[in-house]
Amino acid sequence: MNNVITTTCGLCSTGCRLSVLCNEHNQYTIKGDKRDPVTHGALCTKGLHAIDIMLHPERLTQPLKRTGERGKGQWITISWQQAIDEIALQFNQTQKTYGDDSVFFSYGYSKDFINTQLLKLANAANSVNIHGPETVCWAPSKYGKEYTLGYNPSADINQQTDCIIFWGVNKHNTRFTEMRAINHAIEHGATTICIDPQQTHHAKKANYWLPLVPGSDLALAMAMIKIIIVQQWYDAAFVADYCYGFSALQSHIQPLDLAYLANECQLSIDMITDITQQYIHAKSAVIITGNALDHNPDSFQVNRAIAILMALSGNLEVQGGQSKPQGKALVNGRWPYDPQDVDQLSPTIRQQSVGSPPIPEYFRATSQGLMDAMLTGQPYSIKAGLIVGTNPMTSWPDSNKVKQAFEQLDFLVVSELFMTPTAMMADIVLPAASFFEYAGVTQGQDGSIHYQAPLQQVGDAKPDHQIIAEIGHAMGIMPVYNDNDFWRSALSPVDIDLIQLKAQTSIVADVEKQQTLSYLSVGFDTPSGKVELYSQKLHALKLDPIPVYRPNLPLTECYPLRVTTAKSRYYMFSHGRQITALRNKYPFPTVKMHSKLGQKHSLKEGDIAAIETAPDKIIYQKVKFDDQLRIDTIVADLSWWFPEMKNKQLSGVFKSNYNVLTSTDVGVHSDIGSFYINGLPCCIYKAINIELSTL
Ligand SMILES: Nc1nc2c(c(=O)[nH]1)N[C@H]1C(S)=C(S)[C@@H](COP(=O)(O)OP(=O)(O)OC[C@H]3O[C@@H](n4cnc5c(=O)[nH]c(N)nc54)[C@H](O)[C@@H]3O)O[C@H]1N2
Ligand SMILES: Nc1nc2c(c(=O)[nH]1)N[C@H]1C(S)=C(S)[C@@H](COP(=O)(O)OP(=O)(O)OC[C@H]3O[C@@H](n4cnc5c(=O)[nH]c(N)nc54)[C@H](O)[C@@H]3O)O[C@H]1N2
Ligand code: SF4
Ligand SMILES: [Mo]
Repeated sequence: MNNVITTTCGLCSTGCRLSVLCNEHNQYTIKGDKRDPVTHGALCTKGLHAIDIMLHPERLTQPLKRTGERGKGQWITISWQQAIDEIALQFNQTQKTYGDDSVFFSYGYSKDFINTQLLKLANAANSVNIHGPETVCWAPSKYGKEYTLGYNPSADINQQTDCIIFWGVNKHNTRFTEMRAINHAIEHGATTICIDPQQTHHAKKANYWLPLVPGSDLALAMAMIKIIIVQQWYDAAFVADYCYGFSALQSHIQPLDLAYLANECQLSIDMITDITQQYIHAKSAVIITGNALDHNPDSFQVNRAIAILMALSGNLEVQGGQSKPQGKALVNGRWPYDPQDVDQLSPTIRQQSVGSPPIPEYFRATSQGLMDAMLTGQPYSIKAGLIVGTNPMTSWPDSNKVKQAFEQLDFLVVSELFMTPTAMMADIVLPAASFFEYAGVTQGQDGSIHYQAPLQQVGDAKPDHQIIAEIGHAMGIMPVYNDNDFWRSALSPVDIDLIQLKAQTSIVADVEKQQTLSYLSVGFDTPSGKVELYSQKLHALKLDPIPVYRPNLPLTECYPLRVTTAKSRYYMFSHGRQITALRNKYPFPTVKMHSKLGQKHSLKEGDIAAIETAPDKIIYQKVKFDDQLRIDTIVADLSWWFPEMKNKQLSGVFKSNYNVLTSTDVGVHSDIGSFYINGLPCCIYKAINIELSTL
């Protein structure tokens, strides 16, 4: 008999609702749930193939213990009891010998309750070394905006939005659910401006496309600020009443040379002036910032400069402009954390996390700090770790260094769905259940919460929140795991339990009216109560109180081109390379370049190019021509590994993976710990005798 199960795709934080049809042979068909108010039943390609992940024959189904050399793929299966007991013993012994902070805990891209559960274990273990990807994900955007405006604004895109700037973002590929409102505003005449080295979907449709030099965004933002101030285009009343430090900003931009800034971006002053005018003179306008602005050491200041533009243009909390986030969550314990979990350790103690950046609100360890501590024992030793739902061999900077650092560890545990290059480096690998395999709660983009119905179990895999609690319990620092209590605590804001949510299926969030001009009564949540064009907090931290543009890494004779990257439509980072349907659609890592650049290096479409950023940092990707790119800019794929290569060279993780090219050097002006990703100086040449594996 056919059975329809309503559940949620957990591959990314969009949280699309699904109707999964299960036939009498236990075969599944995925469809979007038309009742989902956010997606209206649409799904992305990855979501359509989510079942293939759950049922993949290479899924990990039993705890594994390493028997041979690290990375050589020799394992024995062990029981959960043995695995948890050994982990608890090793973590306790490591902490006793080297101190509480010598054990680190690392999570990856948004896994809702799992990441919080890992923070709870780190807290219980009294280790400050909790780690996540946020230094290059959303932290620069969040804190850059919050230091300036007191909050991280959303874009209230509707018919009244006259102008949209897409800045280093590709919603078409990475968050399709937002395209509906964007398209609607465009149909109602919104002018669109796209700031991106690539001619993306947004760029193709835009009134203005600014293909800037990768990594030059702060030069562009400062040029725009200068033009607005010199032309006196800013909202004078708002600036007078609600901005702090305008005269300091005026003095700061006075000596800036527009021609120099424009040249850094390789854009004309006329073009920059035009788009600034479009933005500033629109009745209401939004800037949508993306992940490109979370990369590189100036990420925090780029986001601050953009927040300054939002303020100068008077677009804060106006209809169709930038809105102040509001609304109470219907659920507790989702990433990125409830404050009480962060406050378990004092801010001063948290600053001892390794690589902790100058912005104190970013309390976590950084990947570069962790690796340095593993390799040098400085500022203290990191000897063991628990990695849950992340693949540092592809997502941390300098993949070769990641391997060397993990080799120094006494004990590494990885919880995973698959035998990834990171899992290959572990002492114990734990089989995690995917989101389809357990009952739980999910939240949609509109804040509504839903019952996540399980489809089936796979092997002995367990949900991560349970695994983490079981490790904590065996260490003697967390209570025994109880599924009812776990979800009851998560659902405490609505005061029901999981069974009750199952009966109701969903609780719809109230649609609250956008607040307009709330600052008239409450001001801004900054030290001065105003928008901080000049930041007193940054001054006190001895960081730039007003953004200062500093050029990206310099080009050299050997490395005369710039390489940058973007997320793929077909994959969530490194997931899914083993899924045949996705590999059929996108089989190879691909580097895009201008055909003239290709010809100069004797490269044809389909050839394999070597991309080199240092003599020991070389990757290989298949050439695709894109004549919309600048002649000196190439765009390479990220996160590639080749599961089909099995144990060979850690599944080929050094062959095509972008982070082989990056380094842990964040320069001397990194406020929040982002490493250089965009616009790395590089050279390319035709690779000889290199093959890229295929499924
Ligand atoms: N399909 C898919 N969706 C995803 C993800 C995924 O891996 N796959 N990941 C999720 C996650 S965790 C995140 S953080 C978001 C990220 O989603 P987005 O914010 O959309 O980020 P990216 O795709 O990294 O890059 C966006 C654009 O920045 C451009 N770009 C590259 N370098 C520069 C530069 O120096 N300056 C400027 N201005 N632009 C530049 C790229 O060409 C690209 O078009 O997507 C989420 N959604
Ligand atoms: N050079 C460069 N580096 C980057 C970026 C970039 O643009 N350029 N982007 C950065 C960004 S924005 C982010 S968010 C990070 C992402 O970095 P990661 O989070 O490390 O990326 P993923 O490849 O998604 O790794 C997730 C892993 O979790 C596994 N997994 C999936 N579901 C589950 C589960 O339920 N339980 C467990 N235990 N495992 C699961 C998957 O199989 C996969 O191996 O990378 C960052 N690094
Ligand atoms: S956008 Fe795609 S991957 Fe993300 S939840 Fe929706 S269907 Fe899943
Ligand atoms: Mo991210």
